[in-house]
Amino acid sequence: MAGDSSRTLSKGSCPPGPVPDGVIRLYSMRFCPYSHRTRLVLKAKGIRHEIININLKNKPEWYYTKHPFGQVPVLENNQCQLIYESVIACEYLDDAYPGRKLFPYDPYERARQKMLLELFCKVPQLTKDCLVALRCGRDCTELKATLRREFCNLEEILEYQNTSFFGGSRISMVDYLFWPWFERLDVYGLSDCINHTPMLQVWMATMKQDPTVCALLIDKGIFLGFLNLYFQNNPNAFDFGLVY
Ligand SMILES: N[C@@H](CCC(=O)N[C@@H](CS)C(=O)NCC(=O)O)C(=O)O
Repeated sequence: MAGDSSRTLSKGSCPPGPVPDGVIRLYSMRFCPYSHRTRLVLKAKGIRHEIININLKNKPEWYYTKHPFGQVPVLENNQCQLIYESVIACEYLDDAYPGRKLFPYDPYERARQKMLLELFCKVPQLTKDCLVALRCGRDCTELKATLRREFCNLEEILEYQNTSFFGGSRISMVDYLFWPWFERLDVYGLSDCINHTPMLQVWMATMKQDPTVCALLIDKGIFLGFLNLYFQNNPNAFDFGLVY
């Protein structure tokens, strides 16, 4: 099974050949939280895959044939089918591959997980806005207060359910779909946004014990190195920390 240590492909690169038999291909970027979702699902289900990392500041021309706006993640199977949008890609993997089911079979429980995803939907953009404001030296008091309110809503869910995970007593799809933004709070400088949400803190500590989450944890120093280059607009940011 391929790791996630390949250098990015940039403008001028040749398009990759057909997807080999028996594997699914993921177009990704090592620091992208949406791609992280897909990698968590690939790992949790033990799906054989290969990863092609894309330089998002200098995208290969051919990449627009894989995604109309050139975003990651995208899955490609050996029937040349392309699946994008991280939640859709994760659900596709869960449905198309055998093994541990991450979304519940029960229609109500599955609907409930999707409702939770709707409740979560402001978090990705808010964390990004906070990160940009902090990195650009702008005041982000208001943004952080808004993010804290979103976290309070999630805290209330955990309190009401009184379960270890958002989907119940076991880790499931919704936890993996939320996780990438929580893993990034520390490197983004936003850890204080969960100071008043103790159940979320416990959930995070429990998530860090999951073998799938553990296997994909990103080294903090490497992540910070990436962010430094990214905010200098350096196109080498996406390959930061790779050993050549
Ligand atoms: N809604 C999409 C968002 C994906 C997304 O924004 N990916 C970012 C990287 S983290 C990207 O591809 N950015 C490059 C661009 O938008 O040009 C999903 O859930 O997959």
